[in-house]
Amino acid sequence: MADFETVVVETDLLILGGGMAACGAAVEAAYWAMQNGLKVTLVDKAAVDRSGAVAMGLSAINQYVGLKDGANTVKDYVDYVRNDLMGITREDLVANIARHVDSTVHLFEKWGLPIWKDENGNYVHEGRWQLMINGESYKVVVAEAAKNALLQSGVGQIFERVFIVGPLMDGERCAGAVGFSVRENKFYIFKSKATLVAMGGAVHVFKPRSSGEGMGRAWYPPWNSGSSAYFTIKAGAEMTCQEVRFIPVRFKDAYGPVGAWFLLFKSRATNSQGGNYMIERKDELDKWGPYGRVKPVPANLRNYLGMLDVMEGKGPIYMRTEEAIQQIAETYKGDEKAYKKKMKELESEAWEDFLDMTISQALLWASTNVQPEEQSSEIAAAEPYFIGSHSGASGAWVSGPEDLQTDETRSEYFWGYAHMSTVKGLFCAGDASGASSHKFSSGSHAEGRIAAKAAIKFIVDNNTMPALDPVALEALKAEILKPLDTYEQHKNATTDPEINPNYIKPRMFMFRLQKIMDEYAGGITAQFTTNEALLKKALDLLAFLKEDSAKLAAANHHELMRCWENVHRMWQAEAHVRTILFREETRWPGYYYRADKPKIDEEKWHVFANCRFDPQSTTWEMKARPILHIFASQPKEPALASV
Ligand code: SFD
Ligand code: AMP
Repeated sequence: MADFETVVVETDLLILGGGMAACGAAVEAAYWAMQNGLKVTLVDKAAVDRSGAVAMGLSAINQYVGLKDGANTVKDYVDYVRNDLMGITREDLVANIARHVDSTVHLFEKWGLPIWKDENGNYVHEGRWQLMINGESYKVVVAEAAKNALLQSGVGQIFERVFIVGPLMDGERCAGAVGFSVRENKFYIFKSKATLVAMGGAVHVFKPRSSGEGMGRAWYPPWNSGSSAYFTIKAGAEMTCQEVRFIPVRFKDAYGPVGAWFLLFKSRATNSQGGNYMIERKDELDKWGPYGRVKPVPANLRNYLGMLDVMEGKGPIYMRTEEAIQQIAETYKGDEKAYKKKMKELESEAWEDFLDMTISQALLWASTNVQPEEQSSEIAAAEPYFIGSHSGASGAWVSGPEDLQTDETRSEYFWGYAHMSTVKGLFCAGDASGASSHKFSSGSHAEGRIAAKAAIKFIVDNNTMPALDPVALEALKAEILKPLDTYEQHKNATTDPEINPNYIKPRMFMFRLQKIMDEYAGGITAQFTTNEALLKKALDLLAFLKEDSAKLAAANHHELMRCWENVHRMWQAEAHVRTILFREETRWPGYYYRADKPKIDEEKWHVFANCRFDPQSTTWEMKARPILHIFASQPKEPALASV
């Protein structure tokens, strides 16, 4: 077996991931751990300063409710999220995040994040819920606070460049995690009393638009590879909304976000004939139950109207940047100097939007001589992603907070500790927790704080270290390192290490997965369309892929990580296919279309579609859970300590 030293780390709370949710968790956990004499350990596969979705920075904070100035209520936010997700949302979870998120944003500002202000000192809004920031160092600022909280208090330790593979269990209770260093020959066993999963969503499960030399360019970060979903599924946690993939419309090929253009610059998108699909196809919205006529139009329906144009041969679709900039500058036309100044300002804002968060889009503009004030840019629907924090919803099914439950919701949505999955001691936040969409960077951080506080309470109530079986741990170590052994054993059978009858390299394995998902589960090639027969075929092919995963081979640490990333993606794929199959309707056209069930069915499918993999019997169970409402009165004020 590959010669790896086993390192055992014992801790009270184990935080997995170092992104927005994990950094929020670290700040809050440090406070409560200090009060209770507990230890906290954070593990990230990368370096916390620049890991996760916010690695390149962001240009906006997409969730700010503005409770203090009375701009909005928590219920307003919940209504917005429910409508955007076509009625499928856990109101208690969304409300819990919404009532805490402003304090997180205020912390960001206190830690040094520049938020745009107007001449009166008020935040500059991109849209109703979104604030503009100078965010190229957003992640560094948030990471610094997390590191300070853990390390300066003495309660915490941080492991960077350690890849977490999967859960450790003591019966029904989560007992920690296992992983390996991506740089040294070290195999890690983390034993914990509670574990908080915050390892992001999943990218590259579907074949991406970017291929060949562009491979790896995606909207969401390619290094978020489904580890959260794999971890919770393998621990036996109930999962929710696994059918709700997110397909963002983005500037084509470099994936620059569109929010600032639609909301701040008030831009239109038009087809090659100059038609505006949002106006020309308005009647289509009536077909989608009560959700077609809500404001704003749900993200998937906005996508869908544009897709109908493309399918009818009216593409490309253009973001009319030149028109939007001209229209804003127009009001300054009488004063030549003021007009010129405004144009310069708008031009630099346009570039900064991308330089803050999707630098490659600015590079693509520069290399193709695009001047946004003079010409439009093409936009297109991206490949599907799995992400519980943006306009998707997939993740673990977690308990809501006690104080927001009604007599009706309590038995369905509450089981002791806020944001704990159905597995004892296993908490989730950010992309890892489902049915609470539109939390974005700020809400993920707030949810991390909420979950960490609850996890510490769980530890105080259950203050025993779970037991682990040493024989099972040795077997797990052998299984995890096996790709290195497979490579060593067979590498001389051929002259090209990429091609070998005895093994498969992770890159080729990923291509197989992506082909299955693209063609059978409604990827780009299939125009996001699928049906029962295609989905069943996808499951057959995924079963073969799972068999082949035993033959994965890794030439080095990096490839070992790539092997396990792709195993993680494969499990996310399976949960997705099973759940689209289960939900016999089309609810989110623009995300996916089930051609054999082409309509929304409010009567039967106004429910959560949940699934659970039973690690003992290795079978999947699908179940519908009811959608219940919580708003009899306004939720109370925040209860977190680190505000
Ligand atoms: O414009 C392991 N997001 C936006 N949010 C905003 O608030 N404003 C925006 O402007 C946003 N936009 C945007 C966004 C994302 C991206 C990529 C772009 C633009 C280009 C969304 C937010 O970024 C997102 O909602 C949050 O970051 C989600 O937080 P979290 O914590 O759930 O995920 P993460 O931050 O990606 O962190 C994941 C961490 O896990 C680590 N990890 N560690 C150990 N072992 C493993 N096996 C691991 N697998 C992963 C990662 O390294 C990372 O630390 S806009 O488009 O809307
Ligand atoms: P995006 O850049 O698409 O991720 O969007 C950033 C934010 O703006 C998110 O909160 C989106 O939901 C919101 N958004 C983007 N486009 C629109 C639109 N056309 N109408 C309403 N909200 C939008």
